[in-house]
Amino acid sequence: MANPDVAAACDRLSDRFERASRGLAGGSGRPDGRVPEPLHRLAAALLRMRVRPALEADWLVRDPVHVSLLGGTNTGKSTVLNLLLGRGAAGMNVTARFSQHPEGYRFASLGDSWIDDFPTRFAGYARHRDEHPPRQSDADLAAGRYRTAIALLDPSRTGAGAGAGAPAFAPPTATTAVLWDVPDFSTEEAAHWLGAVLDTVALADIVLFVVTDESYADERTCTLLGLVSAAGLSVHVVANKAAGDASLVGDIRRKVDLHWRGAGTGLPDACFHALPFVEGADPQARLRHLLDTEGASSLRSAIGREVEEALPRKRAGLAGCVRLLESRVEDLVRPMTEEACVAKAWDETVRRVTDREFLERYRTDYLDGERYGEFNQTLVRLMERLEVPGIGEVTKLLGQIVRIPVTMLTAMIRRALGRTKRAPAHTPEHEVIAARFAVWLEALRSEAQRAAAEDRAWARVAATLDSEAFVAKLTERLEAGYAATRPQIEEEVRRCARAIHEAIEGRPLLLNALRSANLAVDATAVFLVVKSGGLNWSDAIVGPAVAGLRRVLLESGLDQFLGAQERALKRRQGEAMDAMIRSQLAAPVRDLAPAEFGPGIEEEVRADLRVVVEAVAGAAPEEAKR
Ligand SMILES: Nc1nc2c(ncn2[C@@H]2O[C@H](COP(=O)(O)OP(=O)(O)O)[C@@H](O)[C@H]2O)c(=O)[nH]1
Ligand SMILES: [Mg+2]
Repeated sequence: MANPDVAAACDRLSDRFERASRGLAGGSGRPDGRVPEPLHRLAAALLRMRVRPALEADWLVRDPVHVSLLGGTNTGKSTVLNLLLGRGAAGMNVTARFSQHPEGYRFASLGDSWIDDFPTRFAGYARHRDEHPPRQSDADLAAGRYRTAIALLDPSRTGAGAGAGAPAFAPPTATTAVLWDVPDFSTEEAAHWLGAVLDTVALADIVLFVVTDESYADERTCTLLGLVSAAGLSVHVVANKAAGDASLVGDIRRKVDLHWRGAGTGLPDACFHALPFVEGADPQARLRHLLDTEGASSLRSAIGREVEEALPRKRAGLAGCVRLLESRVEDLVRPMTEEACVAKAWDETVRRVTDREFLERYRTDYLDGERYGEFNQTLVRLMERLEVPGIGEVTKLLGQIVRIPVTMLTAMIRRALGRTKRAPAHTPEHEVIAARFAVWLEALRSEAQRAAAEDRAWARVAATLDSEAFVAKLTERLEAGYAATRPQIEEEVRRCARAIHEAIEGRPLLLNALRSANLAVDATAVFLVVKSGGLNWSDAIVGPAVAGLRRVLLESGLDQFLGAQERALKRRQGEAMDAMIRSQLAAPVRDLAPAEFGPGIEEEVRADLRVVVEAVAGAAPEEAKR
């Protein structure tokens, strides 16, 4: 059993590297247009596929040697794998992207405990035994529905089924290794399965990097070769369809050395192989001819020897992979600290802009402005309780407030954003909210754009804020949030009317005064309310209807009490609006830069890495010290 603390540190690291690769600083390509180096994804894969299993005490005896074929499309990966198997078990096809999933060839006698017992290996992948995973359609891939899968196939199987029945042309190079046929990394579609490619590379003790004249100078090939050669695995480069062309072979060799980042000055001679271009009517015939060449037999014996040295090979691979993590720790941590900084700064910006441009201005422009309506509504409710003649018509309209179609707010926002000139029916509050929304959004956009101009980690935040879809989502959320607060405010209005009524009830003189005062609401007041669509309850509209009531109350010395009630109503309304705006608008905007990584992320990653390095050094003392 692995030490649980070390295992947890290892899992945390791989999870964080994986998330960093998708994060703000990692996911968006490089500003210079160059192919990004998949450092974080490979690091995460190495931790899952190699380091984590190696923390188990009997890893070395349980895990066979893994040989993975890596190369661009059509370079001859499957052909080279078949050379090692001595038979055409793996499908060889001129069709690009023939293979979409890693397929492991191993003799059944080897058993599968190396995958069954190490749950972090190919976790979440569908597993197929003795059959190929189903190919996925281009439409499926384009829709982002690549499903991870692997196959485990027995090259010696006869009869029906995948890989079965291929005639043996030569004995297998190694019966104690798993040979992995890996999909390409060079096509557009390969972006979907790059994670699977990296997982299979991370699992490998020996990587055969297959290149041809068409692929060896390709930027993706060079970038990946640089990274894989630095990962401490035993890398062999196979220049396929090239032997015989001395200048081509020489040029490939130079290119490889140029990008080689492993130990020493370049790729060791013993790890460079050139295979000739062979003739043959079909792939099986070409494979057979290729097997007869000198290049093939020297490649077969080189890999055979490597597999024989399984234990030192695996220890060296483990130590090398830990060295890669250590030596690149700054690059690994950088996007996380960048992201943590962006998240913190963005959180502050969203808070500040929301407070200043939305919440404070909602108070000054609506709650404390002349168009505030809810206190008049309260007085109308009070008049209703006092059974003031004529008030019935007005209170009927009050009911409409809660039934205002919420789309009216959206329509106002569209107008405030300049999408339409039409001013639909609306309340003064709608108008304020819509105007604040537009100003708030614009302020956030310019903050994000300014930051993005200096630091590309902000690019995604700025781009999302600009997108129509995101603004539509915000509008929808605002509308829903607003609709949900209306009954709440309505309830506050009723509560306030009740409180004032209770204060009056205890004073018979005041009640008499109210009854003898002619408070009857005349038709003009109702007309005004109706004319405003029943939506505008500001002083200008409802003021005359409640003026008499207000005067009597003030004259009876209730002005302070009334003022306190109004302030309390406004305070509660303001609080409800604050909570709604924060959760419906500020939160989704803040989450554009999610707080995935806290400010202490660098220390945490370094500490976890130290724990893992020490554990690995304990398991493989000689190699780790190198
Ligand atoms: N003529 C010729 N064809 C080859 C040679 N090596 C591979 N091929 C062909 O190239 C095609 C693609 O090979 P394959 O191994 O499937 O490439 P992969 O996509 O990298 O797995 C097949 O039709 C192979 O037979 C060679 O040396 N000579
Ligand atoms: Mg293939």
